[in-house]
Amino acid sequence: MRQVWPYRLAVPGLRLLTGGALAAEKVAMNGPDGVTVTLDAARLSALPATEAVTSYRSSKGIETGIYKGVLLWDLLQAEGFVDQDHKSALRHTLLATAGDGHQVAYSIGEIAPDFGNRPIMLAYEMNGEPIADGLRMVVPGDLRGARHIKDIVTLDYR
Ligand SMILES: Nc1nc2c(c(=O)[nH]1)N[C@H]1C(S)=C(S)[C@@H](COP(=O)(O)O)O[C@H]1N2
Ligand SMILES: [Mo]
Repeated sequence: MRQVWPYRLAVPGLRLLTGGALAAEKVAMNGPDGVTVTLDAARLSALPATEAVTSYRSSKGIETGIYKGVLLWDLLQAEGFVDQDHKSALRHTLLATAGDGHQVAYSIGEIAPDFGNRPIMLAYEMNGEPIADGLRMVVPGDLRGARHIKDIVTLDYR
């Protein structure tokens, strides 16, 4: 499923500032061997879109959202970051860092289809609207919200 128009509205990192100006903001994904990939519209639109509904507990109560984005697994595969040998692949993690310093590590073992198979996704749209404060991780099945890290600035594959 590919919906071009909502995706284009949700160009990652385009943030609506007060006053209506658009500021370009992108996520830097640092891979093995010093490779850095800038996640922009062109890169994410080349990947299949996926949707998920999540409900998690936060200090404000239960938060439910319908998200659209790309599976972390698909993204890492597309960039060629994940080792083909599963035993060496399983050593790795992806560390997400947000603008406010919140950090969360996800492991290759939890997202790999042959292992944990968790459909963790990098989302650019929530409830049919572009996410105003940048890209966010969505972790279907988590009971609490902390791993739904918002306003991601960097992703470090380690
Ligand atoms: N960047 C960033 N993302 C974050 C947090 C944070 O402090 N900074 N808190 C997390 C926690 S603990 C929760 S419960 C949810 C709350 O998000 P919401 O109330 O907007 O649904 O955001 C998560 N994502
Ligand atoms: Mo939380």
